[in-house]
Amino acid sequence: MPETASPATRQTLRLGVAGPVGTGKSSLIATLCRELAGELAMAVVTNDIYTDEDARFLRSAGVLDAERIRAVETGACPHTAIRDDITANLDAVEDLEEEFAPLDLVLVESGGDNLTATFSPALIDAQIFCLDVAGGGDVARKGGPGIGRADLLVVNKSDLAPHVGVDVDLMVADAEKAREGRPVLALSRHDAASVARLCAWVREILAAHRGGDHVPQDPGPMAPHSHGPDDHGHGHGHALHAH
Ligand SMILES: Nc1nc2c(ncn2[C@@H]2O[C@H](COP(=O)(O)OP(=O)(O)O)[C@@H](O)[C@H]2O)c(=O)[nH]1
Ligand SMILES: [Mg+2]
Repeated sequence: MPETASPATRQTLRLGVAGPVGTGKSSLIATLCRELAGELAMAVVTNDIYTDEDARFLRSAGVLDAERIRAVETGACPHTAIRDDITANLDAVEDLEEEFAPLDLVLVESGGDNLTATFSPALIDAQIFCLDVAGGGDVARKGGPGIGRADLLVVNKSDLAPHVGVDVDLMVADAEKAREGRPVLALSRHDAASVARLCAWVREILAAHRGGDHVPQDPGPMAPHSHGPDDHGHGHGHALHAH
C-alpha cells in the first residue's frame, strides 16, 4: 500500500463486517448508515461472489448516496478477496477514500462465507463478526477465529430468539467466555437500545483509531477446508469447494 497513509495517520476507519450468509451483515451496515451518516462521512464496499446484490440492497435502502456504495464481485471463494488477495477490495476502499475525502468510516461487508472467514488487517483496521440467534444458541460456543477474536461479536436478530428457542443472555455469556473479555453485543434492528450500543461502539473504535490506541488485530486464518480430491493446499480456482 505505498501511497495510502498508514493506519496510524489515516483519519478514516476501515471497518469490516464478516459472518455467515444471512446473519444480517447488510442490514447491520444499513442500520449504521441510517444512524451515523448525519454525523460521520461514510462509504461502503460490498463483496458478492457473482452479483452486486448487497450493494443494490443498500442503495435501495436509501441510507447513503448510491455512489458511496461500491460492489466487489469476488468471482471465487469470498474469503480470498478479504484475506489472501485483497487488491480489488483495497482498490475500492482507496477509490472511495480519495473521491469522498475526507471520510470518517468505510464499511466493508464480506461475502457470506462459512463460519471462519476473517479480514486481513492489511485491508481493515477493525472487524465485526456477525452471528444470529437463528443459527442456534451453541454457535458462539463453538468458536473460530472471528467468533473468538474479532473486535466485536454481534449476536444479531435478538428479536427472533423466542421464536427459535434460543436464550440470548446465555448465548452472549457463552460468547463472552470464548472471547476472553472482548465485547459481545446482542443486536436487533427492532431494539433501539441495542442499535444505540452498536453506534457507541463504532464511535469508540473510531476515536481509538484516531488516537493511535487501536492496533489492527489479525483474528487468524480460517480453518483448513477442502476444495476437492486433488487439492492438497488451498489453491483456489476450481469448482469443487466444500464450504
Ligand atoms: N427479525 C430480524 N431480521 C433481521 C434482522 N437483521 C436482518 N434481518 C433479516 O435477515 C435476513 C438476512 O439479512 P442480510 O442483512 O441480508 O444478511 P447478510 O447475508 O448477512 O448480509 C433478511 O431477511 C433481513 O431482513 C433483525 O435484527 N431482526
Ligand atoms: Mg449481505
